[in-house]
Amino acid sequence: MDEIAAKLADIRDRHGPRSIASYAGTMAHITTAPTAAPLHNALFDALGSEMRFDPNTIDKGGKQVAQSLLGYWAAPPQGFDAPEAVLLIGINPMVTCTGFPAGSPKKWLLDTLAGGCKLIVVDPRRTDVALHADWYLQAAPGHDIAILAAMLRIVIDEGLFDQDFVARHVRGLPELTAAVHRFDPEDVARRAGIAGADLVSAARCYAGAKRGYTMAGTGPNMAGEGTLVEYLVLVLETLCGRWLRAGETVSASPTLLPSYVPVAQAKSPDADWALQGRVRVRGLRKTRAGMPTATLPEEILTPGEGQVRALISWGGNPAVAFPDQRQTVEALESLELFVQIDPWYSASARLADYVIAPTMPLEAPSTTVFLDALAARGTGYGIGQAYAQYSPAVVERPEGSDLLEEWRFFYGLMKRLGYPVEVTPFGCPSSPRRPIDGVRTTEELIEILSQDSAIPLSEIKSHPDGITRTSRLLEVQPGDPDVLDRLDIGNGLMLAQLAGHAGVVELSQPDRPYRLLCRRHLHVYNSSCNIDRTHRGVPYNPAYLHPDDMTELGLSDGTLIRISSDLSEITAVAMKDPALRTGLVSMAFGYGPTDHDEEVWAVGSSPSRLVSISEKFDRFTGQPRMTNIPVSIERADAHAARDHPTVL
Ligand SMILES: Nc1nc2c(c(=O)[nH]1)N[C@H]1C(S)=C(S)[C@@H](COP(=O)(O)OP(=O)(O)OC[C@H]3O[C@@H](n4cnc5c(=O)[nH]c(N)nc54)[C@H](O)[C@@H]3O)O[C@H]1N2
Ligand SMILES: Nc1nc2c(c(=O)[nH]1)N[C@H]1C(S)=C(S)[C@@H](COP(=O)(O)OP(=O)(O)OC[C@H]3O[C@@H](n4cnc5c(=O)[nH]c(N)nc54)[C@H](O)[C@@H]3O)O[C@H]1N2
Ligand SMILES: [Mo]
Repeated sequence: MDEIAAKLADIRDRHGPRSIASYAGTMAHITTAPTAAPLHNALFDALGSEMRFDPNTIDKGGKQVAQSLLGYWAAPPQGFDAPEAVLLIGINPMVTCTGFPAGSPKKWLLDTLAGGCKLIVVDPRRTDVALHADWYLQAAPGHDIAILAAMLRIVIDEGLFDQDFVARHVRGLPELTAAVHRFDPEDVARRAGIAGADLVSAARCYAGAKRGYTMAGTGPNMAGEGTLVEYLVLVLETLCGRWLRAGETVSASPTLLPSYVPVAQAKSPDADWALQGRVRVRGLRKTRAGMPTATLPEEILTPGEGQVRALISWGGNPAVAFPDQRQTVEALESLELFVQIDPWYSASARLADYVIAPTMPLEAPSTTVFLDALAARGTGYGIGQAYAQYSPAVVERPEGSDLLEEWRFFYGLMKRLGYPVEVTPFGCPSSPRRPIDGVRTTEELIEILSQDSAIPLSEIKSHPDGITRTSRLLEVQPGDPDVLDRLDIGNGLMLAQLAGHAGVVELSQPDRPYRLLCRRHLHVYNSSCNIDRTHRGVPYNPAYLHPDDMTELGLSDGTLIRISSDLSEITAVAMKDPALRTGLVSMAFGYGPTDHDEEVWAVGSSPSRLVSISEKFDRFTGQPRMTNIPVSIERADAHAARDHPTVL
């Protein structure tokens, strides 16, 4: 910490505060949010650097931008509370625990379906969740915008929307009606390779249900126009009146976050999607989704005032997770100071100047405040209940280890840099700062940061197994009839983008006849947990192909193939998957990287190497196309095939 603080001070003085950036990856949010996030924010506030990145803008960043283009409803959506219809687009909750209440997604689904709920799934791969669908639309990738627009047209043409809600709280219906007119359902369905009758009846079923929700996952969000996808989802939700009304209860009321008053009232959009904070490349900027993370390597590599020279990365693995892997690795290697906080010697740790070994989650006390924050994020997140738990450390740290809880690292840097240590609690950016100088234990820190929780921490602590509040839940209050704000379903920016949307994926490129899709595995979490105990002899990520494509390419399970995009190429292990449409190759990320074919069996392959940051990207979040990427496939070496241990 002495050395790192001295280097940070030097870089700050020579290049300015903006030259110091941070990246808070997936595990920074999941494991240490309640304690480390406030300290990290305090350090970067004190430094005066806005250059704080996280994975949201390479995930589903369109959600927050779309919310701000539509406007806000001052109460939550119906979400997980007793849906009669669920529409899932490119998301697989049975494996990923997003889109259904986190916990026991399968049990929740079976219970919900038994109660009469209808399930509609749009995915080019017949996923675990698609097996339970009433309508499974196996659309080709990249058609989600056209499919959503066609559904909107059906809902409007057939008058299936919530007329009263729309009349009182919504504007822009005429503009929307005109914009979706060209998306003829039969035409859209034919191009996407699905039956027109299915699309029409699925739309009728969804809009006909009194309650329900739509969740778009990484699939549609990674296709290059995530903001527009998410805007159309919100428009569908708004037309169907999926927002809680006066007198309804908020089932996922806050527990560890402060309470608030939900009101049945619209707040018109006010162009707040764009925030202070700019990157220097491709005209992109900070939005409500955060800094455009796909630009961080360019920020590091582009000379000029404010060039990023130092990076503190925690709970993330940029070397495998960022698009354009070669450029990312080049950027990380060029930094003056690269600090990686990671319990594993990850691909990023290998490139770092300093690797800090943090405690693992069970080795430190924590709370479930992150679940609360997820619920507040929007439909499809969280556990759908008012739940809270405090857990003490339950595992001893290894004897003689020099593990450091993340918050202590940020605290240590602040002390050494001479900054007063004042923090705002996780999830409460406008809450007053609290001095924590002299705080000794993590328990004390959690006490200070939980002072405004809706349920007092002492009460939560008295339920060691966790507390689920079922009474005294928040009730939605009536709106003020004099407020004339409206949700905007005819946003000019969005409808202009829709007008320019081809309605089809780009004409197939003869030299790149396959499309690379994103997917996830049950037994790993991105690049985390790929260890013997979980992967059970399959440490690599197969490249799944339809059996007909395997035959045509002359492949069998375990053949090594070369997958090439316009940017780069990787070697991967081919495996059949009859659940796919033909013409597709489906691969999880978070594996590799390797430049040596023979290592693929041991570490897997990195699809991030094939993703271009600039060829196609969301103009708001900067998120590049990370699925539906045109690729070509050939046998890597006819002799390289060998017996492989198991099929995943
Ligand atoms: N090609 C392609 N790229 C993608 C995606 C894709 O589908 N395809 N998905 C995108 C998405 S959705 C996301 S969210 C990002 C993810 O991007 P990242 O968050 O950057 O990647 P992860 O692999 O989740 O990184 C987790 C890191 O945390 C470490 N870790 C594990 N446990 C702990 C812990 O307890 N404490 C700390 N401090 N660290 C821990 C792991 O060793 C690992 O290095 O990647 C994106 N990139
Ligand atoms: N077990 C496990 N759980 C996880 C993770 C993990 O690695 N393992 N990762 C976590 C993270 S960081 C995230 S962001 C979430 C992600 O959670 P999900 O979004 O559920 O992720 P996937 O399972 O990859 O599902 C994406 C689906 O989109 C489909 N798809 C691809 N392209 C398209 C397209 O153009 N259109 C449509 N309609 N579908 C398409 C793919 O076939 C795939 O089934 O999961 C989280 N949970
Ligand atoms: Mo993610």
